[in-house]
Amino acid sequence: EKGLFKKIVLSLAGLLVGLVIAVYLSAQLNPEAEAAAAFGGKNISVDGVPDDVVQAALKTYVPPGQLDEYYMFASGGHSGNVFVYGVPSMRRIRTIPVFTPESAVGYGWTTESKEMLGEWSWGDVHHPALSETKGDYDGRWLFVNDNANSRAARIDLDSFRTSQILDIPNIYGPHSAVFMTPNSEYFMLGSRFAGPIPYGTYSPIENLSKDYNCVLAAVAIDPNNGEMSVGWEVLMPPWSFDLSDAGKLDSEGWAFLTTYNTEEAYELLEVNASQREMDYVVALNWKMLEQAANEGKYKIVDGVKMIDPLDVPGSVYLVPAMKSPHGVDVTPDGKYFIANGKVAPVATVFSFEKFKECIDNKDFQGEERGFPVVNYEKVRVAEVPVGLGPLHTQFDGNGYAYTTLFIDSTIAKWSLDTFEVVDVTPVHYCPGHLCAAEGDTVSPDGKYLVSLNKLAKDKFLSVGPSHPESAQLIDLTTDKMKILMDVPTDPEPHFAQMIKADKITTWEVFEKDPSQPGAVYEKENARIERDGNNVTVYQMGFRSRYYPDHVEVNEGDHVTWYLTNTDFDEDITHGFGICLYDLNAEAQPGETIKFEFVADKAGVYPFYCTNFCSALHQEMQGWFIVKPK
Ligand code: CUK
Ligand code: CUA
Repeated sequence: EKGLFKKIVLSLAGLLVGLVIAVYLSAQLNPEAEAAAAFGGKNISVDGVPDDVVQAALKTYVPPGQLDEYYMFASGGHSGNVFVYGVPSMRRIRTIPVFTPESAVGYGWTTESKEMLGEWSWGDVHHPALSETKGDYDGRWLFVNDNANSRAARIDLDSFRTSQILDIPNIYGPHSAVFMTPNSEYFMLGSRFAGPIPYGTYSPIENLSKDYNCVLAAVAIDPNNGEMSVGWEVLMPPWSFDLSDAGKLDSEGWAFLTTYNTEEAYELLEVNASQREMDYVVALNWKMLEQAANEGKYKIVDGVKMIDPLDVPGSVYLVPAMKSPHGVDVTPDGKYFIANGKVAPVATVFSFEKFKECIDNKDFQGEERGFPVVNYEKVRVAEVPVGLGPLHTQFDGNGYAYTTLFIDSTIAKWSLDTFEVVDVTPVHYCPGHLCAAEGDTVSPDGKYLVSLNKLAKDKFLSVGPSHPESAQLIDLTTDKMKILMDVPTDPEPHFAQMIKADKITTWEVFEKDPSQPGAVYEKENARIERDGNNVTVYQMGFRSRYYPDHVEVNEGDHVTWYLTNTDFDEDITHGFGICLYDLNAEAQPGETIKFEFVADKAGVYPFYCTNFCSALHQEMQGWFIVKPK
């Protein structure tokens, strides 16, 4: 009897497990129908929890053992970092330090990263731009701008590390840097602040119109290794470039930049830079300018080829756009460019074809500073009444555009066919940019949209007077946009880009490379060498010790220290911190790192592995001994 009872219990348990698995699998196989999948077609619901909440949970929950579908790279604003999220779970997977030291990974302590950071200790990342092939993200590199200290950086997506930082001359606040040309020929950046060039030039503010300039910098990208160099620059009026986007398909070869302060005000900008009804979208033929650079039509300013576009007729046109526009975005087919009014309640849609017609027919309504102003009425095809405070627009793959409304705290969905608003969703609160899955490419995925909100207010547990920013994941698979979840973010994502996860292939370990300076792969080769006051340490580390594990030098020695992590095993990272010497670094699996310092304090200083790496991680330690003079 006991045996029979056991059998019944077991088979009942088996049935139950089977049922749960079946429900789960059917949800996986058919995410649209997950809610009604089982239990006789009834909706899965939890007592007291509304059905739409259950649905949202099912759409965002990534169970253990499964991975997110997209990476989202969000700029970290004045943190100087890039934040990496998984979508749809919205889990923050990693922070990539770019313009700011990060002790957790030794960024800013190793010789290489110290050299990259140079004299600056912060940066302001606004706009990430993924590399593209034929207008589609190719998963190789991510480029970002530094609005504060005029730099561009490249992150390699095989290691998720910053591998180059480039100083860009002649450009104050390269804010307007959203864009990448369709085959990653250039990462382009436009100045936000007018200033006399080159850096360090004096001219009183009253001379702004005469002596100050904004500049567009074309940073050339080596197609083989992503190496950046300043290709050429274009000298522009002191008009504050705001945002930009590259033409694609029909409009490939062109770039579009919004301007504010065409008033050329230098006081009380809040009022004085919004005097004119119209500012401009500057349309610029970069292929023509590239050719001019190749033909020697430039002056050298601070080591850079500076093109005066008035010497290259036909390379720059002005398209009137409503009052201090902010974002400008090119539609996936390249047929339209859209300027967001900021202080006008419309998104203005311009036709590239009409723009070309105006140029061909010389249909201009005037000129300013020598640049032809194309006929607004002809080029503009629609003013979409999206709402108050339009800032940025993204696209799905079904012919819809999505525009953030900062003042209304909403996102408007509108048709690229009828130019009518078809749906509006509130977001919380005050959205800046938004990011759709592959939303800047020639073939957006739709599916997910993330609203990057400037204010969170009551959305999270209070952390004092300043609250976190917030990101909201929105479902685009249904007719109506639906908010699925809220996550807090650190300050301050401006823009983000979302790429299909399978487009990125990361390294598992750093490959063994005996030709690499300082690399030590056998403990027999670990050593300390002295040459006068210069001491070089060739150290290796693996679970769970360092060779050598004590290093003695003399006070005042210049120490060069190499550390190779010989655990060729995914995720087995060793750290290296020296107590009371203000130093920490990290060697990832297979990697050799280098750091240098002066042993300016005598005494005994323990060093230890700062990444928990094995059960005997605490034993991974040693002593740095400095003999007094
Ligand atoms: S900007 Cu921040 S919301 Cu710097 Cu792209 Cu528009
Ligand atoms: Cu190596 Cu802990």
